[in-house]
Amino acid sequence: MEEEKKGFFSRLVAGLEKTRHAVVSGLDDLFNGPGEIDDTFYEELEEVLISGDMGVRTTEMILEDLREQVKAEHRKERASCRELLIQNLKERMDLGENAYAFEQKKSVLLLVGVNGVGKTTTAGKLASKLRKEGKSVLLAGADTFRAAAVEQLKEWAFRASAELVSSKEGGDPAAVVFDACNAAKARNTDILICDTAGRLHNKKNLMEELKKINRVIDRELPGYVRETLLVLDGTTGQNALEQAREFKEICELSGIVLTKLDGSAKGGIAVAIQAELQIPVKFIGIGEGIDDLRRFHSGEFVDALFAKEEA
Ligand SMILES: Nc1nc2c(ncn2[C@@H]2O[C@H](COP(=O)(O)OP(=O)(O)OP(=O)(O)O)[C@@H](O)[C@H]2O)c(=O)[nH]1
Ligand SMILES: [Mg+2]
Repeated sequence: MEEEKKGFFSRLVAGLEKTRHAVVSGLDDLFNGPGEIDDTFYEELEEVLISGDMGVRTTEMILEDLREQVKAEHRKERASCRELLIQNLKERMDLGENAYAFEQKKSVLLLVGVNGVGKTTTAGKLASKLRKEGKSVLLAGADTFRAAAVEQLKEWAFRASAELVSSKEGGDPAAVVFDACNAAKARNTDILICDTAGRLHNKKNLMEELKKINRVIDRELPGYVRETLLVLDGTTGQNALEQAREFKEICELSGIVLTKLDGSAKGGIAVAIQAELQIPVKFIGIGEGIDDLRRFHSGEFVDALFAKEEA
């Protein structure tokens, strides 16, 4: 277990290497640099944070807090700001108590996001995780747009030992969800996970389809806890923030899954999403394997972001 934890942490450290180079080495130069904590210091800090994809508004919020703390505690040393910043980021990204309450209840998870971000993979990983915890899991293949989509989900259902409800390519996604909801009711399923399409004929279609799916779930499974997770590719930077804004308009997003953090991820985006849109990052993907999904821990994430190179 310890071994596994260590392996995971070093992968996260490796995945965040790009951000660390862009942001943290810049920050360390700044914190170790000569001079007082003055306006130039804050301006440079702002630049480094924005360049690390933290977003303009998040950066402003972080700086405001920092200025206040520095003033209140009469800090003079630049170096002492490093700890303050780390603490600030951890608090800003902390999830609150009930982030994973849905796992212990009868719940419906809807995975949404643009194409290729990792929705189907995440559906499979989540199904496997919950199955291992003894839950009964039903996967719904509501991506009927792509020919290979059902096959892909079928394979994941098999690997995760979860059940599957799907239809042929070209079928009605909301009808698949309808069938899945009724199967879940009939079988007393603990958790229903719906995989959706990332692309339809156009964006408007996609959004309308999601609305329809939402209505079906509300109507068919009113007693289940609703969890809508937006899947975002951790390597896309500011564009992910834009995607989150768009999906937030039509779905009640309860969390984010940030995938591909094992690649050359832009870690700052996790901070920006949480701080600007108030949507917590709940899970992170750190590989293509079935066990490569973890709950998000702000402390661990920020530590990985700020890890020294020898870590
Ligand atoms: N390295 C890495 N690859 C991932 C991760 N999550 C998903 N992938 C890969 O990303 C690619 C796309 O994943 P899918 O799960 O098919 O993405 P999707 O959102 O379902 O895509 P569409 O169905 O086309 O909308 C696949 O090659 C996955 O193996 C991750 O955390 N790390
Ligand atoms: Mg898919």
